[in-house]
Amino acid sequence: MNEYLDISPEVQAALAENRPVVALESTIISHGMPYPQNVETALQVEQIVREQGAVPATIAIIGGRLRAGLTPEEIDYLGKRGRAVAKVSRRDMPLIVSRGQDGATTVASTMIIAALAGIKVFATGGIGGVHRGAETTMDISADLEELAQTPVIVVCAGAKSILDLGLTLEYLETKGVPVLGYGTDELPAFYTRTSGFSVDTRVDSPQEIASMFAAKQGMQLAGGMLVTNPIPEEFSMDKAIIDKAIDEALAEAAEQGIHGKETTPFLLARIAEITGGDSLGSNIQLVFNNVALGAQIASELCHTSSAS
Ligand code: PSU
Ligand code: MN
Repeated sequence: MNEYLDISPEVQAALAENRPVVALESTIISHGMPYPQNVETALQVEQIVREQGAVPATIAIIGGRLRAGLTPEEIDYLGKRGRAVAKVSRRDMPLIVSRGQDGATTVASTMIIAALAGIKVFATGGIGGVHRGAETTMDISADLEELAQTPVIVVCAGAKSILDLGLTLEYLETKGVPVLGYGTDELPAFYTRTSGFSVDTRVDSPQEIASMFAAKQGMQLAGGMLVTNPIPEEFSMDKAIIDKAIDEALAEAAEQGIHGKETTPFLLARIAEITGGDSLGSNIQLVFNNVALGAQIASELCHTSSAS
């Protein structure tokens, strides 16, 4: 095992016995939602993964150690400290680890740690992408490069329109990342089920996703796959309301000169405030929906995994 990594005994046993494991990220806990909903959600997410017959592995950096599988106390700690915990993407890992600090892992760094631990499926809410205006700011999330190089299936609810969805899809195409729509031909836009942009292909079962990933790995094609899972109809938001909140949040971010790694957490928090918490409720529900699918894909992969 990697000398910087600690895998919880429960996750270790599941991996050793070829039982399904689902990785979960911690930036969504510390930076993506307010306390206490963040902790409640993270604990419920673990419960849902278990109900689906898989083992949850929430990933973070604690005291400079890469961790796969946290205790409820550790999840509470990350949620309570919130934005005081460093948001750690690929480039931040060396300094946080060498200084023995704590870090909340993004999609990119969660993928890295999952891959080190031998976990192939990771479920979350939304990924980072190409930001609107990236043609001048060059603000492109490291999540996209990670999908290009690290072999983990990422289940999300598409991307928020704080991003430029068209450019995000172009980037993923250039980098050779398959973008699958679960039960849909259209890229879901996180709070809403449609975006007007097409995914590469529609898939209708966890089994199909598992066999595509096995084929990808069997051909030694580097990188992961993105599974986009639309928010359940009953929790989806009115497009006009969410678009207005996003535009307002983007304008405030520009006014206040928010940039770099602060951009995404700032926008998420403002959108939740502007919609009076409605967007937070939807956000929580789509995460639940994604982790259940993640557990089903992980289970399928346990039957398909002879190619690795
Ligand atoms: N999008 C969301 N919720 C989140 C994030 C993105 O809807 O919590 C977080 C994820 O951890 C993602 C990160 O990896 O923000 C992307 O940040 P950046 O754009 O700085 O790469
Ligand atoms: Mn960025």
